[in-house]
Amino acid sequence: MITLLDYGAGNVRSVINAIESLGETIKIVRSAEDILSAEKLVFPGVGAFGSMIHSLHEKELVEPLKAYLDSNRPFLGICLGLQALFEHSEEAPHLGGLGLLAGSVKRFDTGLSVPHIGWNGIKVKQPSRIFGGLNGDEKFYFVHSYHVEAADPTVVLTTTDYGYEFVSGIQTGNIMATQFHPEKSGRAGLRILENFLAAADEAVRPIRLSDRTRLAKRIIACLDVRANDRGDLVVTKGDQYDVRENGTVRNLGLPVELARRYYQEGADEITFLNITGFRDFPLEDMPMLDVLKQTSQHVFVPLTIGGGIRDYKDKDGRTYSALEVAAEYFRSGADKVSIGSDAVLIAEAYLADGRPSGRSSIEEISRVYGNQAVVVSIDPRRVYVNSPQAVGHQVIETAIAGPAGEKYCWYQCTIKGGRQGCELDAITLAQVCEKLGAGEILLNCIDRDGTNLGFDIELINAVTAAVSIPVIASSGAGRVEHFQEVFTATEAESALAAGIFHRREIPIEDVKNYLADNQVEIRR
Ligand code: 1PR
Repeated sequence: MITLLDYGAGNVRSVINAIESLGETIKIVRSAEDILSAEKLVFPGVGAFGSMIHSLHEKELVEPLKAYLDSNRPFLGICLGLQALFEHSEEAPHLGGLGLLAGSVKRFDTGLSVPHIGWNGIKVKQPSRIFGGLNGDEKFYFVHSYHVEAADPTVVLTTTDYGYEFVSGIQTGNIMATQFHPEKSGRAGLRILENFLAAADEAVRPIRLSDRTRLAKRIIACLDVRANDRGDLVVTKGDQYDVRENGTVRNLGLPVELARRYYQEGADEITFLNITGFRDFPLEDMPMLDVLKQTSQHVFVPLTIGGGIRDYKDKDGRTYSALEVAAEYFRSGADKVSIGSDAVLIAEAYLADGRPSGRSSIEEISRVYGNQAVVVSIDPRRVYVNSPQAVGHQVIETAIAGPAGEKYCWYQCTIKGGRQGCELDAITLAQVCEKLGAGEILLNCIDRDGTNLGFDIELINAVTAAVSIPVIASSGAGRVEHFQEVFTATEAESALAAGIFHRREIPIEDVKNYLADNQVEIRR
């Protein structure tokens, strides 16, 4: 029996699913006594350090946790569960950590995108029983803006390079913790969990020891989901956002089945976009929650869900905040939520008022779940102009001239799945959303969607240059060379595709092989 500490934020569902898939049973901590009587304790933390410590105090779990750690019984901390072991964190300087280990938690200070999101390697510093069966060159899924600085080097289990070398795992006696998420790290991550859960014993060093680790470029499979005309939830795919063919919604498969297939075929991440979410009330949209629940039982890579993340009023006049909607998705197995239409409205309000409201979905969700949990999905389309001064938007010079030979364009944001254009450009939207707390940008492009013509490199360069958070390049992938192009001609951290995978035109493995042959770092 594994005892799991759920302090009320973040996605414990995926940790539960991963542990259960290994045949273990789980008891969730409901009281201090549950911690004190635990035989093996797993503490998965996602989100913000401040809310986590605050919540542990509120639930009176700090002292029992300290007592458990002092007893040196098996403990596995994940992400914030690692950071919590230290004395304090820059993220919430007024709140102390558990103080088991001397040192503190610092924000990444590198020229690279922060959060550090994606699959990176580990450099093993001491043998451990959690390394059984690993080669040493596996990659694990990280998602964090802060990392620990341990005062005592003997507790360091692994380090990882991201701009500089940081501590990505610790071990002292039976207490282990990883900055990365084993429950989201495919087979290698499951192996770490299995080793922790096993009664065994022997501390080993993997055969291959890396002296440098590199963040992989991620390949994301995207499933646009909506009810078809019969009311069944299906994966569909549009051409420039038009998902109907001869009047009916294209049906490319069942969401749970396709997600499983992409996991097995090596997708680094899976994104579900509920494309009619803008007009539905997602808490009544149980099929979507079910899709997530079922998918997360078998798919151990990060899951993002988008569509309809905003404040609602139901038919009885009761209001639900975007935070409540997101919380339901996180509880059902999502690791990140993606905000589309609402982000545009939030940015427009921010620009009109000249200051943040403090109450927007982006701010509220990132405050509780951390910036890394908030993706902003942008649905722009090109608007051609004759000169940069023609409009009050951020305009780029383009090599792809407009219909009347225009040499400039701006990228107009749209809402409601491209149905409504707004007086806001994609570059400004990305900048505002980063300021408000978004951790990643999903950069679609209506002009390229479903065309197989390749990504809009100019758009991606304009947005990556304007923000310091990771950008997911999306729309237009048609050949393996397009992935190579997007990773060499832009700073995008990941590339998302839909149609070519759904139609089995190009397997994910072919994309990865091509990238690896062309010296682009990928996860195997
Ligand atoms: O506005 O917060 O409710 O979110 C709605 C979400 O649904 C947004 O993220 C929006 O991008 C998405 N969406 C809305 N309508 C459509 C549509 O297609 N009619 N899909 C839609 C967007 C775009 C991509 C697609 C890539 C790759 N899908 O994510 O998967 O373009 O496609 P390709 O590789 O086949 O070219 P809200």
